[in-house]
Amino acid sequence: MAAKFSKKLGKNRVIIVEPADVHYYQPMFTLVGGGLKKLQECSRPMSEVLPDLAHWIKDKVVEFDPRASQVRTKRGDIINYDFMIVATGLELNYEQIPGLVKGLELHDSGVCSNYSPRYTDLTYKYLQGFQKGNIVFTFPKPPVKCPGAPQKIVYLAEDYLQNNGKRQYANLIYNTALPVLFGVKKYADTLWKVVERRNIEVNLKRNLLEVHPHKKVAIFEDLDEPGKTYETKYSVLHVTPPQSTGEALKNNADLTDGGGFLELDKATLQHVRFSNIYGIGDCTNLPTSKTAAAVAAQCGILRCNLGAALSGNTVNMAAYDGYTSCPLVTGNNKCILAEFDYNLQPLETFPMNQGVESTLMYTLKAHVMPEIYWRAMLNGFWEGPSLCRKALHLGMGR
Ligand code: UQ1
Repeated sequence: MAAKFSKKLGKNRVIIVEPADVHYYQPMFTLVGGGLKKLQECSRPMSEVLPDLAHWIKDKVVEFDPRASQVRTKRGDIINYDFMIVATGLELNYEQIPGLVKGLELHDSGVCSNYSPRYTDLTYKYLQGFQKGNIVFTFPKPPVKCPGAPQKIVYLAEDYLQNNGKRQYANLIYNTALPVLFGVKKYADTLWKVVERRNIEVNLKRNLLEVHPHKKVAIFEDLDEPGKTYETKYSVLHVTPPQSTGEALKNNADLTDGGGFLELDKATLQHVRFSNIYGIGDCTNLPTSKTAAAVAAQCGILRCNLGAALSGNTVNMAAYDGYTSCPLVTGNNKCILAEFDYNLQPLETFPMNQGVESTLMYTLKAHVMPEIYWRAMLNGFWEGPSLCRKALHLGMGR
């Protein structure tokens, strides 16, 4: 968004407040955990990806004051704005599960997590070192960014074990706090067949409570039966951590809904109480799955709506349909490309049934999307596949 608007407004008219030194392409973390990509391929120095025309303040927002149109940074600076886009994402709360951080940090504990670049390499390391026993995968209570990722690694692990002659020594167990395997029926139907065919145990509404790294035991609760817990021995435990927005946003009642998310109009992406504030991505309360593909589609809506507001025009705002996409990698070279909208209705780009495993979709996910991201999206040129979809459907359909 900074690239788009600094081209429109000119040098240093867009300010980016961003504390990190490194920018990560998080959609690739799953493939790193599965041994199909290297962690170095997922990152670039922040200085190389931010647009030259924008002014980068390398600091963190610690307080929003939307009534004064100001933010305060960690170093104590006050920054005034005419318009603001909030894009602070989600934080990973590993420390909320007792024993988890100890497990992740302990040598040879078998505890790993694709969600943080600090721990992603552990996943493949422990798969390579696996000899026998349970391999347990978790999905916490929402919110979760990329809600497909916790199960993609189950499939990649299964694939790895098959290809390395170790499958018969492993019990694969996927424990999810959700009541479903996937929220869109069409793709859930395929995924249930995949887990059945590949002998993966799925337990719904089962939430990780504690990890005992020295005993290699994880404690789960049954969300349907409060108080009932399960102790599961593991050789490898892949954890998706609980997540939330950061402190500055979570604690700001003016900006957020009850859950700590930036409260936006779900069509226009404008804040419901402050007309000069917009939002994008994982920190928002938009009722769709939190993915990079959703962010790409939201970019197009913000370009129109914030662009119009900058020219003093607020009629005929563009409306976001909730488009999101989840490339469900089911093995090396196999992927189901789920694409859907706010109503959980499939909204597929390609004129073929995307509810089946496909090599072409794997190529798109593993090799094409990273190029689109680094070259086009970060320079303001990728707003999701809606134009491709319309062209490929020759103007028919949605
Ligand atoms: C997409 O737009 C996107 O955003 C950059 C992704 O993130 C990495 C994706 O994984 C996908 C699948 C899309 C959608 C793109 C097409 C061509 C269907």
